[in-house]
Amino acid sequence: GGSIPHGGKLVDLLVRGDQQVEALKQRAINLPSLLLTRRHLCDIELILNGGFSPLDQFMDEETYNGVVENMRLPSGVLFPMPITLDVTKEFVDSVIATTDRDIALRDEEGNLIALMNVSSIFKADKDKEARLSMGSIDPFHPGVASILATKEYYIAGRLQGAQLPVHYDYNGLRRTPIEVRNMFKEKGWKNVIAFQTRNPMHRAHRELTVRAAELNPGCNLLIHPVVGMTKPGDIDYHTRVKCYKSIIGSYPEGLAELSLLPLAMRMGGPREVVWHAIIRKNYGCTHFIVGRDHAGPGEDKTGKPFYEPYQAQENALKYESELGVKILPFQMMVYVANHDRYYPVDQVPQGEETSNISGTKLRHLLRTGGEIPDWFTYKEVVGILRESCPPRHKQGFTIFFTGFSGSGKSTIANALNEALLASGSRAITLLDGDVVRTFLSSELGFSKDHRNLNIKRIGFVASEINRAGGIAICAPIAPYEESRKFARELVNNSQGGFVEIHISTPIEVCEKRDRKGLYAKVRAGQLKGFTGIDDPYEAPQNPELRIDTTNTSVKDAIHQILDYLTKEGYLTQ
Ligand code: PPS
Repeated sequence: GGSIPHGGKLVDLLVRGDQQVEALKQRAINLPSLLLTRRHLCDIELILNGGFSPLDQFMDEETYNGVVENMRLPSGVLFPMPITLDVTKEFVDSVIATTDRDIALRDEEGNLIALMNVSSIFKADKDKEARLSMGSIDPFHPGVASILATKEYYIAGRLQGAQLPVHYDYNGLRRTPIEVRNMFKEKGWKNVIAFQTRNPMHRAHRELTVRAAELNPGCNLLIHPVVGMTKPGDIDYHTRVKCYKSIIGSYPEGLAELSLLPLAMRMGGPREVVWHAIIRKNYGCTHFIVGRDHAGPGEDKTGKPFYEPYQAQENALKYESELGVKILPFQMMVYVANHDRYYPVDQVPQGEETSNISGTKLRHLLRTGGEIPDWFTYKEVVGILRESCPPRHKQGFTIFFTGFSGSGKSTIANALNEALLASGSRAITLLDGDVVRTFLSSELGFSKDHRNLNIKRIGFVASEINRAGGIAICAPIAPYEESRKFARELVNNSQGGFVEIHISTPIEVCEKRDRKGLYAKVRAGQLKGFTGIDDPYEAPQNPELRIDTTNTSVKDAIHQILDYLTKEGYLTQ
């Protein structure tokens, strides 16, 4: 069933039969191994299973140049996106040293994915590749950034597939092109409209896809979201797949199916849309929906979009007849409250007011726990999104104290711990300097490297606590900006808020207090390299709070901190 594959024949590079696969693995044992990156794994999955047909290997030099310059394979067939395998000079040398130039392509677990007979080795022309395929050399463009980050050399050659990259999630929904085609055949689907997405789906998407089917009688729908790599900052695919599974039930019986695509997107707009259509054609689809800003990379540093909003759509239409896939151009869908329904923005009845919620607005509503209206999405979808992106008062966060020995960090940290335990129910871990140095960093001393490493470890533990929804209170000296910044980034990457509090009590006051008698030891020459005396302390430039305990009581300090946390939404009143 379905359309003719691009270039005429569906590629299938997997070796069949247990013995044959075993023989391949045996041969691979003594070959140079190349560890495939995440992007390589996405690309090779679609080369091996035919998703990129008629491409049947990573691009050799001639193919690469033709695709970059003219969007064509040497055979003349349209193909817009360079698909390359980048390696280091050292790896090239190790390939040249072999007699027959066979190498083993493996995933990070060591699983053999394919054997490759290297027949083309060439230097990447990254500038030209970015300029022509992405229309930009600005590293702010995620596709350009990823080209610039590739290694110096590209290699290519015949592939023998041992297995597709291994996945442990949603295997029932990760259908290959042949499996999708078989599914269409079983269902008796002749004409299928594909819908590409890298975002959660809401009512507008459901309306748009149903409308596409209504306007093209006899067509069914394949909801075909990307679960490989999408734009950095996108909602993770686990959350999205939960949304898709939920929304697929809202379609009229028998109209739509969901299948997942392990594609590594490049965010290349006009070229990428043509590539997406080719891929869907290989999966047996006959029609392809292209909306506003398809595969758009967003804006550059100055806030200017890399592409015009309908540039991708126009390019898809330009190649429509050659592609042999019917392009269904759509304007953005907006909600008209007076009619309680969605319209394409260019077909809104005159004088009617429209509403819409952007992705940015939605994220804001989720973060602040704001209300998300029923006209916008489905209750179940809201529930799934809220769970993966809880409001701040349900999220983990890190309180990171920094300051001299004896500045009052530990005292305030302990008091804050008690105050939070008394008023809330979130789990709290207190990572005081002494505790950390006993259980986490007992082998470390007080050199710059060791102090930095100590803080990085604290940041890592705090980030894991935050990931699980808990509060981490840390109270090391943390004299260096470098490792404080590192800790902040780790925490932010695990969905935690990072609240840096500089306990800025001057060194003279700390020394006068000298609770542990350490300053006396320093003055007596028994302790060297002591922070603030004969070792550096880089005061934080922009801490969330700064508290000097010279004339501030512990009670007042706690008050200030709780006020800040409440104001920022980490605590409820
Ligand atoms: S760091 O720099 O953040 O890794 O330090 P930290 O883990 O907080 O450890 C500081 C505690 O170790 C004791 N101590 C020293 N501090 C500073 N400099 C030197 N040379 C030193 N040697 C031992 C000191 O008791 C610190 O504890 P606090 O609680 O800050 O007084």
